[in-house]
Amino acid sequence: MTCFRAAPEHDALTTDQGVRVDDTDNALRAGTRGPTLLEDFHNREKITHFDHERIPERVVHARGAGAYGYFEPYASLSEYTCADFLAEAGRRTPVFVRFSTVQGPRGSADTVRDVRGFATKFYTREGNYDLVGNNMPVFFIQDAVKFPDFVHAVKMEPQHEMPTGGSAHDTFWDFASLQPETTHMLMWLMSDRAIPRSFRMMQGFGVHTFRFVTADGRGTFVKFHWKPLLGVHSLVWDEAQIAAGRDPDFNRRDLWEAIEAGSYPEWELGVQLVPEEDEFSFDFDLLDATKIIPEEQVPVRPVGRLVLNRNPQNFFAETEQVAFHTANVVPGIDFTNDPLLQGRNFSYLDTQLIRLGGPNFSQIPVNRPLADVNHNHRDGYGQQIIHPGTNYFPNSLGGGCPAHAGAGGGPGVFRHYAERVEGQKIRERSPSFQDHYSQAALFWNSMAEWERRHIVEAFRFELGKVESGPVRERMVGNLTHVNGDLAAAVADGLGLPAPEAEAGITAASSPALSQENLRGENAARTRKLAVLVAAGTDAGQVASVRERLTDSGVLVEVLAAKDGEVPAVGGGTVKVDRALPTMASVLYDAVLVPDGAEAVNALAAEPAAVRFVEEAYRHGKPLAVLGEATRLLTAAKLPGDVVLGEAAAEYGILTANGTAAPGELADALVQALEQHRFPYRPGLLN
Ligand code: HDD
Repeated sequence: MTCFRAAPEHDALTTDQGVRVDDTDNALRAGTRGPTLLEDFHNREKITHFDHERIPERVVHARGAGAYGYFEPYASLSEYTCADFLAEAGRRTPVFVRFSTVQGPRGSADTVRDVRGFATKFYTREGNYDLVGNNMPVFFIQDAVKFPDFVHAVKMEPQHEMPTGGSAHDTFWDFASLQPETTHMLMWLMSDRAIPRSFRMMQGFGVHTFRFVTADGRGTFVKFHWKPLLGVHSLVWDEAQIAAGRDPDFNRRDLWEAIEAGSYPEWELGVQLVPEEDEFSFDFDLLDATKIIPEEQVPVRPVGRLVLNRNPQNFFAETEQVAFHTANVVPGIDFTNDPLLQGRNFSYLDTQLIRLGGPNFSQIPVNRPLADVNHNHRDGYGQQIIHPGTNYFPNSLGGGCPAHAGAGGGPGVFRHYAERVEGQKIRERSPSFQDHYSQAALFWNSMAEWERRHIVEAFRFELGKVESGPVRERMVGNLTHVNGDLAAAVADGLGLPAPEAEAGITAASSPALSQENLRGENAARTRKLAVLVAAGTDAGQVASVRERLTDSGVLVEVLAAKDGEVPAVGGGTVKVDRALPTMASVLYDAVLVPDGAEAVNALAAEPAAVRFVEEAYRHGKPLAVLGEATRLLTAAKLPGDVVLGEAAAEYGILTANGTAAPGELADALVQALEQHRFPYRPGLLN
């Protein structure tokens, strides 16, 4: 993709007008100790520009990170859609993807409990197509007219602007408890999906039912899914809270570093296709964005892959100025009457006008289509294009250009799907939108035991932050319609009496919803291992484990009390990658402590090292301790019967005495990393 980039032919400083400037450190003044002169145009221009550097942040999804890449289909989908970018196996379409949190402002922490945005701009040959989705397949509300209410409720409270990033406060739960259609989404929000380990390890969903349209005008309902190759993995809540302080840029940094390292994140695009004649064959409404189509009911058909392989060069110019819009569709993709989608189709264009300062934002490089643009839109703030000739239609003086596309038929022209509509004007929702609990229950039923535990803890945490007793009670009351055990466990945590539960909403479950079944392939790739060392460490072990793990794509970093090198037992040194005080166990996926009596003694006497090991244990991460290093587990006061017992390996504690081959241990560690966490380990912090 070509776009304008600042690349001057000389390195001299200039003004906006290109005049070379001799000094930008001293303003022009009357005498060295005198007043600054107004005539200093460089000083005035520099400060004025600085004063205007900020633009309004996005009203939601303000904090984000983006990257470029490409999408390529596995096979032609022309049986269902005439979309050019889906027409041919292997045809690469450039993309820009922006991931985001929803609630917090631009400077908020990455690892808060929140929905994550997953917005993709496809620069197709037939114009830009934006798939503006989230990492959860449903939404809080059914009708866009409720969006301002929902956002006002979840955002920081107006009197004091708290909390920053997150939903654990009164106004959100007041709204949610009064609006039962939020219930299904609340289950997702309280689940581990709301604290992803990495943007690279989360699913994406188009959420709405869209429509594929063929060249001859035939429609098929479609739901879009992004599936990460690395699997779907999350942090645990305690870890997420610590990470928010240790590295507020946790997810952003992870994406950036993976791409810089050439470990390009990859997702598979999948579609659920529903023939038009099956529109009413579900026990929910396809137009209701608070519902999924369970994958067991309509399988997800893989159609192509997305690879992100290039970081932006300038965050503001690209990631901040990128403007997505649900109504940016291309021939072959159309809308349905989902009332949430219909409202979004108004909101996104409107918001860019204020955010990007006028109607010409599609001329900003990151938003510019690769397809030719040819119309009679003129003027406006920030116009970048010098349009010659006529500016109206029809015209004869301009040769009739631009002319209606495809007047005589032909491909590549957007034609709205000829859906038949009739109805009375009415402010009412269809009765088919009224069941708010069955799919919330389906989600709960589909969770593994540890996932349910996390959901209960999350409800307890969030509602525990709510001051209003009636709001807490009302919310627990709503949960009785989902599951009695859930409602009782949450009530118990809040010190409320066990509520009376509604019997058997549904016993249905969907295994595809549990992260237990979404581990990915070779999921140890790009995971981070911390190797804790001190003087007297076993350098041979460090080297062989590093080699073996690096071969499996694991990123190995050696940590010691200070930067530099540590002397190894029997001579030589081990190079230190990071000083312990600058890092924390929450920034790694697993910990390894090599053998060496002297080193282990030093680490056991180092509070940061002991805490490192303890925290990794409490967050369920794989721990590998070689030989004498088991003493560090004792120093960290970890339960001896678990960490040193016969079943230790089942809990992800890998021990080996000095003679065991480090290679075997490395292999076991890779397998443990592929499991991600050991959620049944005793003594975990959730
Ligand atoms: Fe939205 C941004 C996703 C409902 C109005 N939304 C925004 C972004 C994502 C989503 C990923 C960030 C795009 C970026 O990175 O720039 N929004 C969703 C999903 C929804 C949804 C998946 C439901 C299925 N949104 C929704 C509704 C409305 C909006 C119902 C309004 C009626 N959304 C906006 C917005 C934003 C936005 C105000 C803020 C900044 C922007 O658009 O560019 O227009």
